[in-house]
Amino acid sequence: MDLDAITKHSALHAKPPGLTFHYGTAGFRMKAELLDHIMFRMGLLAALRSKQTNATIGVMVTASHNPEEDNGVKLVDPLGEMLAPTWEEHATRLANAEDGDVARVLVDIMEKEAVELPQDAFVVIGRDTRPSSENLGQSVREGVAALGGQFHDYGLLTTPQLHYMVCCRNTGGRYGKATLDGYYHKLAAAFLELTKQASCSGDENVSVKVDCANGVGALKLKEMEPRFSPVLSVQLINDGTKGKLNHLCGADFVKSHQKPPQGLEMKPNERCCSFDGDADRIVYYYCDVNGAFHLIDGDKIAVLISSFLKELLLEVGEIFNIGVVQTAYANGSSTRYLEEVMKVPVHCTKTGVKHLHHKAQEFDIGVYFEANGHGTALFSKAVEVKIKQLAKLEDKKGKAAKMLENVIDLFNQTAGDAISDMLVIEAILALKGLTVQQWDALYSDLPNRQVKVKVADRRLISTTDAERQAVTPPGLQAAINNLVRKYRLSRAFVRPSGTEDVVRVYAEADSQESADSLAHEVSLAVFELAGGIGERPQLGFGR
Ligand code: 16G
Ligand code: MG
Repeated sequence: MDLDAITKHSALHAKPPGLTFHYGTAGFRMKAELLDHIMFRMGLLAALRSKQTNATIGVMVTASHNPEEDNGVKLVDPLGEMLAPTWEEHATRLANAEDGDVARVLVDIMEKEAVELPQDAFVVIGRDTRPSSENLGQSVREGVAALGGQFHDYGLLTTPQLHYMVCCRNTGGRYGKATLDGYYHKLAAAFLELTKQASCSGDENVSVKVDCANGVGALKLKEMEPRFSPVLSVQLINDGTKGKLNHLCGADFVKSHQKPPQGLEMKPNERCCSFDGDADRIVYYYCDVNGAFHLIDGDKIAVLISSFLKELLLEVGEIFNIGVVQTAYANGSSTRYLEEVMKVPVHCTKTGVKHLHHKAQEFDIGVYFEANGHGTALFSKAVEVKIKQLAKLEDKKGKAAKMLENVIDLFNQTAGDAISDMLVIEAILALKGLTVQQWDALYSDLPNRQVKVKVADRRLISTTDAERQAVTPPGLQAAINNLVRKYRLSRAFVRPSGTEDVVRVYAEADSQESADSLAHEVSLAVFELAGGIGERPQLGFGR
């Protein structure tokens, strides 16, 4: 490696002084103008990872649901999965190296990871619609090329589409064709095949309004629409032609404000959904005849999907172990419904898709969803093979297996995918003849509240038991326990955010008033015991 050349090239992508960067829950994320050096260096790192694994690596330029002025980057591992944890550490080290030290840090990573420099490297790149994404993508390309790597830049893609491309390229086309046409074709074919089985009862005109957060999801859904429009019509709202990305719209806005996005007119009982800025999250909702807003979040999506899969499996007559993976944010009612009514085992992991994904891989069929709408279902190789065999039968069993085969194809198993999840949900609703209200009525969410608390150093808070218990600072968990005891059907936990400099507090209880009051009391305990800064938390603030 020409260390001098790397050093010279790094100087053209200088690190802004006095800042530290961290490869967080979903990569680096911050104001776009601070990211150029990170992009170049992630290009370098992706090339190294590709040389090491002898596989295609992905680089996605996006800051998801964050404001338009922000941007971010994450690397995608060979099977379309999130970057391995040891490489996250390398990413953090490389991002923080002084310009003159970049080459040295690269050499060190290569030694630690036994990377052979002469090995080929291939990196695929995707970006969202942020104005800053194009130039930042260029810096990634320069980074890859600086280590002699080859790349293919797909330009605008949703995050899950990039994961899909990486997986296709590394599995010899078995997962699908590594093109947008391949992606649309795979999903649309499975969707059309699956919905053929729906008994054409009444609801001829299946339609859904989709708030695309003014993001890349709008462009891709529009491109794909003609392929499924004979069965499903989508009306795109916040499609990026006017509004600002993620501003007063998108899945994150709808979930956290529990209200419809700007620009969406909802008729009573009309089915609507929202994507986030890079289309890897989805939530559904509707307004009832009294004008009350009903949110159907990731938990209820997981319930719909897992109950459908359980029914299909029963018809197929195969015993596969199926599990649902949630986080501490899952509404208590959803967990109880899954365990007690559906008799499905539920597991809780730390927040962040990679943790849920990892856990879900332990099952024959693992359904994972965060309450905020990130999620998908994973099927083991053994399940896929068995189902393919059974699908050849001409009887009832074979028919159910054929449907399951389509469901397996319809899920983007590389990552949660708003487009894929939407098609799965629409297919299930059509097949079961369910309205959005009937789906919503499966169980009632416990009232809940989330607030943020500012502290001097959020790392003072450490947690265990999938973030449900605080280990430090001393006394905090005991204080939470005492507060929780004051309310009915209550639960609360605190955790340092992985994406923002705040501590997050979650509380649920039998009424909204109780949930609000518990969240407030817990935030006071955090403020006092974990070094709160600024004004003391007040009831109704910090949401
Ligand atoms: C990131 C994660 C998301 C998680 C959120 C939590 C991915 C792709 N995204 O957006 O899963 O829910 O962070 O944010 O993993 P927080 O740590 O600030 O609460
Ligand atoms: Mg996202």
